[in-house]
This record gives sequence, structure tokens and C-alpha cells, in this order.
Amino acid sequence: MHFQGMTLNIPNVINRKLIYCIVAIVLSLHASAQTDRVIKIACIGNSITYGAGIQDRERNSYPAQLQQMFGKRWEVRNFGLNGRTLLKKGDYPYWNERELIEVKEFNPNVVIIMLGTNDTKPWNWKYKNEFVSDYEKFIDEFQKIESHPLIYICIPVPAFPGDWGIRDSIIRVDIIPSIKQIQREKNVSLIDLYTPFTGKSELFPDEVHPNQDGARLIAREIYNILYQDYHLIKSPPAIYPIPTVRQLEWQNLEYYCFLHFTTNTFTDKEWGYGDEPESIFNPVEFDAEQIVRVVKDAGMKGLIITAKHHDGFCLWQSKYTEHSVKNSLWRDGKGDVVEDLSDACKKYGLKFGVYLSPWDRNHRDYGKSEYLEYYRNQLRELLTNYGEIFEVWFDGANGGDGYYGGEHGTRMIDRKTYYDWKETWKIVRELQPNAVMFSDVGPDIRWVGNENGYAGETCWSLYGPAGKQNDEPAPGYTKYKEAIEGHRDGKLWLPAECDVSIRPGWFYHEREDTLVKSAKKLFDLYLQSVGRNGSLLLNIPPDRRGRFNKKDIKVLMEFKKLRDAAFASNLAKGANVTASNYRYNDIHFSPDNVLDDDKNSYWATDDSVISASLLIDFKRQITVESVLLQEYIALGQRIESFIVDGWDGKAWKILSSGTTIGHKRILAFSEYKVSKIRLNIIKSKSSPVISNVEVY
Ligand code: FUL
Repeated sequence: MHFQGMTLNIPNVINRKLIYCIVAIVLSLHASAQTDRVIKIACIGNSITYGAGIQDRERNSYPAQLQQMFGKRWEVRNFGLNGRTLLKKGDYPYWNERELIEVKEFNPNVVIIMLGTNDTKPWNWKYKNEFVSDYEKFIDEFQKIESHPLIYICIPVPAFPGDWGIRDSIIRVDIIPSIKQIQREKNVSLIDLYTPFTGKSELFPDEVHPNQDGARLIAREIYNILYQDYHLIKSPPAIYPIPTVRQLEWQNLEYYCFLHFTTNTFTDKEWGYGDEPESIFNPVEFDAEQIVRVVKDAGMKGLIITAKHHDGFCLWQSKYTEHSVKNSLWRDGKGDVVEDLSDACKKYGLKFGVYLSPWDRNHRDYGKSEYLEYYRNQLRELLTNYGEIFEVWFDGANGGDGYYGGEHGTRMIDRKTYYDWKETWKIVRELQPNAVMFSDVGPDIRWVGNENGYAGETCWSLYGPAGKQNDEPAPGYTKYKEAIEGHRDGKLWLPAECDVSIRPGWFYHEREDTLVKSAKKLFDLYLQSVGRNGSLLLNIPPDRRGRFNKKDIKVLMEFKKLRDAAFASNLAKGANVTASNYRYNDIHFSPDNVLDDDKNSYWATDDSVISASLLIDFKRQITVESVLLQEYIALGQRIESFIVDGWDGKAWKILSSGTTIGHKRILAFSEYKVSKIRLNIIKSKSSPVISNVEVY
């Protein structure tokens, strides 16, 4: 036995050491294989990328020089093709080339697109209206690739007068703004190759193609950006659809104000018929600053005014109708509610938005095609004359009885076709490219499907609205009940906005002074909207004086206090945080990132890890009653099931659980005493990416 023991023992020690050694080697190989993974860059472009006119282009084209700068841990491949256009209808569209397939087969981590120069030729640029949509579709081609590459689009280098038909003026006036628009729309990265070449015509011997030194300048610019973005390149692939930049900016607002104010305030109605005399609108004490100050003090980030409700009365000096403040008694017909509010918002640093009811019960042309022109003209006025607009609100209530210029009657419209929404939306994009548009079908944010201010416990920002008969949807014509949860596999990124009034009605009615919602009720709604990946659009109707009623103000401030108290001090600050896995063991993706104040840093796991846990150790006992979680949604919404549990000194106890997280999830529960909290991600569409965890 003794001998046996000896013989067993010696090899055991050796074995163990050997195993440790092997494990260590394997782990380090594994880690370095992950960190040293070759990063593949596909350079897509025309002759400028190809390196036309450059001596020894195999070594001196910009992709070749980029390769030299990066060295062998990167593989840069030149997919440049002479004369190619981005436009599908151009003379030599890149679209038709085998290279497009080859790029996909290459499975790049980075795609750099520099196209557009050949599109400026007159015979190509006659299709300029298709440039943006073709470019966006072109980007879609690469977003579909398995490797989910990070996509960079380039503002092309300048062209100096030459006889190729290429026009620098078009690059400047049309291509540059279009590319900037596309960048925001598709949330891809931008590389400006135009500016670095200003005044450097000597680098363009034939006036269009940069020489070897020019190619070096391009490579250097790209290198600097990619080098800075190195961790981005290694970041988790996006899971589509993802938000646009404007949607991301909107999502951060979370809580903002709706103002329902018009002749209804004076007639005591909710829906004016459209025959109200203009004179009736007379808010003698109207004070935009009083309103905006309250909104600001209440912690809201913006305000949306019913510039025109269904009755058609316009709160601004529209030149297209007489049915407006212009003919009211208020300020001798010189007042402009929209202007005063937008000025006050500017002064107090709030965002400003407009509601323009498509249905107009006053207008004689409503229901006819002429009305569309009227509606769009009004939209143009609002989007041109009142500074920056953050949101345009398109209502779904459409058609019915009304005054209609004295003709009285019922006018029904086909909600699917009448408004030709796509054309109307273009006006908003053109005049206020940063504004989000709200409706039952987006295109930027969706109605949550109820007017009670809450989203579903499961709430995806992904949504694919369907028409009532499963046909083409339209505002006022959707299976709106599905909007409360959205769709896990929805085709569009359309986050939910939860609208609700502080009173039963949207407009002010004295009889509702006793029916103002309590601060506690508003707090619950906050948890059920903002705390469930939506936003809270809270309506507070000014009264007949044109001011907020003191009852509403009181509740708003109490509600603010409740929020401030509930989220006063984040107990997770200074705690120790670890995770079951983090990406490449690279600090850029380490669990600490959930506790810093940077919402753009995050904890992410390796691609293959889709269930993982995060442990927060407070190193002392704390009393906890809510946990706030945020996904880094710029890379898509991923998590579909999770549990939060707490260590009470003896065992793990489930504190709460949920399905989706998205931009923000707040879990409120009864008090627990714990020393550790664990977030267990049970199921995720792809590797989880968490940007923030707070504990209260
Ligand atoms: C609805 C309208 O009919 C209501 O009057 C209110 O404006 C609400 C916010 O939207 O569809």
C-alpha cells in the first residue's frame, strides 16, 4: 500500500503540475489567439482605392500602405475597382461586381467604403435622388455579413478640375451632406478624407487620383481612426436592427412634457368640432416661461406642444389659415404660442417638439388631395421658423365628422394611402434631420398602444407593425395592442413612447382639478415606462389663464422628490464587481465598466457566451430595494431573460427577475438586506452587453 501510495503520489504531483502547466499554456494560447486574432479590413472603392495612376500600386495604393502601417496582425484587402459608382443606376455600379460577393466571403471585421466620386458625373448624378437610399442599401449588404463588421464610410477626397466629368462642386454641395446624413441614419462611422486634402492639389497629378503620397495621407488618416477605434473593432458585433443616432439621443431624454392647449381649453372639450370662433382663445396670463420653468424644475428634458389639434386651430401665426391665434383676442392677434414656448425652451435648455394633427375638422379641403399640401405647408412652417425641433408627433386619430369650412359632415379617409406618409416624413428629414418622428408606425418611435403611460414588462425596442388585416400598416391602422411589448424579432428599431395625462383628459377642465394623479401614481408610471425601456411623455394641460394649475405643479414636484429620494445614492459605487466572463479579458469590456459614469463603456462577454453573471460585492451589508440595469443598445437589444439575486450571508435569494432590459430597466422590490448582488443573464439573443448597473 505504502509503495503503491508512493508510486501514485509522485505521478500525481507531477500530473497536477503538468496539468496546471498545460492548462496555463492552453489558456494563454487561447487568450492570445483571441487577442491576436487577425483583424480583416475590406477597402471598398473606385480607382482611388484601387490605386490607379500610382506607380507600383501593389505596394503603394492606400490599402497597401495601410497594411504596412498595421503589420501582420491585420489583413487589409483592396477591393477598389476603377470607375465604379455607388448609384445602382450609375454607368458602372459597384453593385454588379463579383467583388461585392468576395467582400462578403472575406468576412471582414472592418469595412471601409469610399465611393461617390464617379457618381458626380452628370450622366450619373441625374439619379442623385437615389444616392442616399442606394448607399443605405449598400451598407445593409455588409451589415448582413456573418462577421458583423464595423463599417466606416468616407467623405471622398476632393477632385480638382479635370476632364473626367467628375465635379468637386457636387462632392461639396451634395455628396458630403448626404454622407453625413447616411452616417447618422445608419449609425456607422465616418472618415473625412476631404478636409485633409484641402489645398493639396499637388498630390493629384491627374486632378482626380492621389499619387503615392496622397495614398499615404489617406492611409494615415484611416490608420489613426482605426487605431483609436481598436477596441470598437473588437467590440461585440451589433445585432440588428440597431438605433440611429437620433433615436439614441431621444432615448436618453426619458421623461418629457406634453402640452395640450387650444380652443378646447376654453370650450371645455376634448375634441373641438372645428367651428370654434377664434376669439374664444384668450389665455390672458399666458406665460411660456412659467410653463417651461416648471417643466425644467420637474426634471423633464423637453416639451411637445399641440401646435394644432383635431379642431384645426393653429397656435402659431400660420400664413395658410385664418383659423389661428391671428384672429383671436389674445394679444390683439399678435401672439404666437409656439414661438414663445420654443424661445423659453431655448432659454432654459429644454428640447422642443410639435404635435400637428393630421385630422383637421376645420379645414374645407380635409379628405381631398388639396389638404395634403396645406398640411405639409404647415409642417414646413413649424419646422422652419422655430429653431431645433426634437420630436414631431403624428396622431393616429383620423377622419370623422366636423365643420369642414362650413360644409359640415363626416369625412372618412383611407388611413393607409391618404396622407402618403413617406413623402411627409421626408419633409421632416430634410428640415429637421435630428428630429424623431412619432406615430403608430414610427418611423423613429412608436406609440406604446395605450394612453395610460405604461409599457409591457417585456418591452422590445424592436417592432414590426402590422396593418389590422395583416396588411400594410399606417398611423391609426395597426394591430396596436402588440406595441406594448414590441417584437423580439421585429424588423425595425422603434422604441416605445408612453403618453399619459396627469388628469383624466388631455385638455384642462376645471372639473378635473380634483382628479390630478397622485405623485405615487406618477412614480409607478415612471417605473412602468422609463423603467421598462420606454419614455414617459406626461401631459400637463395649461388652464384658461395659459398657465399650469397649482394642483398639477404640486404633484409634479412631489413626484420629482420621490424620484430623487428613490435614486439618491447608488450603493454600487465603490463596490467590487466581477463577472463570469469578459471579452478577450480586455479591460475595455471588463465588468468595472458597469459602475463608471460612462454610458458608452460596457461589460461584454465573448461572442460564444450568451448566459453569464455579474457579481457586485458590497463588502458589507446593505439594504436594497431597487436595481437599475442598462444595455448598451447602440449594439442592439439582446437580453431576453434574467434574474437578480442577493446574498443574505447564508444563501442566494431571488430579488427580482425579468425578460427584456434595453435602454433601462428598473426593478423595484421590497427591502432586502444583502452583501452581494448577482445579475444572472439566463438568455440573450447574442453575447450580453451591459453599460450600467445601479443599486438603491
Ligand atoms: C389622441 C388624440 O385624439 C387625443 O386628443 C390626444 O391628443 C392624444 C394624445 O392622442 O389620439
